[in-house]
Order: sequence, then structure tokens, then C-alpha cells
Amino acid sequence: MGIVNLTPDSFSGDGLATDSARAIAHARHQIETGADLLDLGAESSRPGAKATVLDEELDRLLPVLDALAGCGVPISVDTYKPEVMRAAIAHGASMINDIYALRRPGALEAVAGSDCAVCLMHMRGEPLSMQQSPAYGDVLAEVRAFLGERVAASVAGGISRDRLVLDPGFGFGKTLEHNLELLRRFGELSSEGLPLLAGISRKSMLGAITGRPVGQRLPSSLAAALIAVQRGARILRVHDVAETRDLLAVWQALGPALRFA
Ligand code: 9MG
Repeated sequence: MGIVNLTPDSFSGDGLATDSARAIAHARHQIETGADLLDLGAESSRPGAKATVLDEELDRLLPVLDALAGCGVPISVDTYKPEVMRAAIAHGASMINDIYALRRPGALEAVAGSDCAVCLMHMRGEPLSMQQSPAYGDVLAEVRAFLGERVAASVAGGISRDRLVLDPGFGFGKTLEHNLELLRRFGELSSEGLPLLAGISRKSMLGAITGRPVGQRLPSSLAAALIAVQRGARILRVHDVAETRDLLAVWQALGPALRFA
């Protein structure tokens, strides 16, 4: 899943908000270099981010979504607003990536009537304040219970299980130790039997480990991606598609018997 950031304040410095032509070119580049899926996001969810007003989010998103119609890969839209979900689906989105896991009023209903896939992500708190002393008794158990509850709510609301993807939400209301525990035990999150998505690319947890600024986190992003696929991630949400493709090619060359050894 190649990230296409349509915000002015992306943590990774790749925000393309003011220039749809550049955003479309970047999206096409992500596809040419091997993305199977794109994730378009027009509101920042980095720690400390303030909410974006609805019209601004739609103005950033829809021209890019329209330009990518027929681009050959499915498009995911990263939003928690039901109005944006409905518009995105009407404009051809195949997946809604919701950092609130359809908890906002009207979100579940906005996708239930479509055949769109949904990524249900775990987040403790909200972006503005989520990194202020996050605390868990057992982070893995709590994230897993949350995701299980969101699967049940989605299914009860009319979204079949085969449309769902689960994500522990690295960096969303978690300390470095919480993130590491989730990565170590990533495979245990799939008790629901649903595909898992890992989004670790360039995140601050990698900066905390390596001491590197965001522009120098490619090697650590690749290391984290490899650990996640070895533990069962089916979708990697990444900035650096070509490099992640190479990583996957090496891993896949091992053959099925050794891939998870
Ligand atoms: C929007 N966004 C930023 N980080 C993310 C992550 O780790 N997972 C998902 N699903 N979305 C994310």
C-alpha cells in the first residue's frame, strides 16, 4: 500500500496538499514502482494534528481520486468522516482506512451500504493528545479485544467479515515499548483470522530506536516491514514502495517453507 499524502503537515515531509498535479504524479510513481494499492489521505493523523474541516478535506481529495480512476490499482481513502467516506465511495474508492475504526457517528452506516473494504485501526485517544502518557495493562490483549469488538460492531452493522482488514495502529496512543510489543507479537493479532495491515514506515518509533530524523529512516522502515511480514502482515502501508518491493522479493525468494522460519 503506497502512501499518498494530500496534507500540508505530513510527519514524513511528503505532504502534497497544495498541488494536485504533483500528488497525481506521485501516486502514478507509487504504482509504477510496485504498489498494489494506494492510500490517499487528506487529513493529517500525526501526533498533535488538529482536525481538518470537511470542505478542505474533500477539495484536496476528490480531484486526485477522480484523476486516478482506472489507474489499475484499488484506491483506499484514509478518513474517519462519514461525509468523506460517502464521497470517496461515490468517486470510486475501494477501501476506507479509518483510524477510528468506524467509531464516529454515521461512519459505519456510510460504508455498510457499499461493497467497499474497510481497515479497522486501533487508536487510543485522538491524534491531538494520543501521545500524552498512553498506558495499558497488556497492550496486545487490549488492542486485540478492541479490534474484536470493532469486527463484531461492523458485522452487526452490515459489513461482512470478508471486507475487513485489521491494524494495531503503530504510534497511535502507544509508547515505544507498546509499539515494540505489538511488533514482536504481531502474529497474535490475527486471532480474528482477518488480514493484518502494518503501518510503521518512517514513524517516530524508528527515530527513537535509531536516533535518525524522518528523512533517514528507510533502512529501519525496511527492517520493521520485514519483521511485520514474517509475522503475518498482508498489507504494508509504506512511503518507499520500490525499496519495500525489493525487500519482499528477497523474502519471497526463500520459498514458502522458509519464509516464516
Ligand atoms: C493514516 N495512517 C497513518 N498511519 C497509519 C497506520 O499505521 N495504519 C493505518 N491503517 N493508517 C494509518
